[in-house]
Amino acid sequence: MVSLEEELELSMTYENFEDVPARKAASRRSVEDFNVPAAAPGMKMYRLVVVSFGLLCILQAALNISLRLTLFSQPNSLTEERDEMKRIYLDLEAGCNNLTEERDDLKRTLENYVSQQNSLTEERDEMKRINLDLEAGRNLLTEENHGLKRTLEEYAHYLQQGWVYFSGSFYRISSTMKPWQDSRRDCQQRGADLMIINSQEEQDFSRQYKNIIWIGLMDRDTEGEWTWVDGTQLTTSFWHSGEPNNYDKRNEDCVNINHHDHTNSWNDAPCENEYFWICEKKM
Ligand code: MMA
Ligand code: CA
Repeated sequence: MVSLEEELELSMTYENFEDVPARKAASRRSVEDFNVPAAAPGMKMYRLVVVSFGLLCILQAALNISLRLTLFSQPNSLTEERDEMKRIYLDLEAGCNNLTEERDDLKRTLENYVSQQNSLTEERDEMKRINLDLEAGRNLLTEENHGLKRTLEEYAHYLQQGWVYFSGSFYRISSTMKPWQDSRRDCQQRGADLMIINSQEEQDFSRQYKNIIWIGLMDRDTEGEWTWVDGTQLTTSFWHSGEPNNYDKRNEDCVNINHHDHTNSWNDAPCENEYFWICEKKM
């Protein structure tokens, strides 16, 4: 219950907050408009308390609802969020595992490539070496080929000039007679030299020509030291019996084939004498 003093005080406080003349006018108007008798100050106070209480109740209810919503919905949303996070985490984990596997695969592939490349590099180097060897071989063959070509051309040349081939050499008998030195010069001008006899077979071959013919043997530099035109000393000789003899104290420093009907056919004779001659071109 509100005491009279309190009611008065409240009313006065209330009136202090409002425009008193305006409120009085409004109060008068509502009385005139609705024809309701003006409420007593106590009644007014009562209404104010009831309205305030009502408002407080509504506020309480709203607070309750919002609290309830917050308290009951929050754990749900947190769980959902946690589950969502869990899913995301699991997805990420799976993705991460996939990436790890992929990385390992790539690592293996890369290692394979590297080892493959290494073996290819080795193979390439081996091929390079083989190639160099083959190139050297080809160069040798090319040189050999050129040499054979030159030889073949030489063979063709000497055959065309009427030379006779025997056991690795071409031979040519002159059609004129000259001293030993001029005979030798003629052979040299044909790319050859006077015949050198190294074997029984060659000796036999030389005897088929029935004229007296100069061969490439002499002792002009040192008497009695018989030397072939290639500078080698005489080892196997085919002197006719009694030769060499510097016949009649003549200076017989050059050698010819004189006795064709004998295996030993050689004779020493003066170099200025003119005879046919035989050239030899070693092939
Ligand atoms: C010739 C001459 C000489 C040779 C004798 C051999 C007469 O001279 O060829 O060199 O030694 O014959 O009888
Ligand atoms: Ca003689």
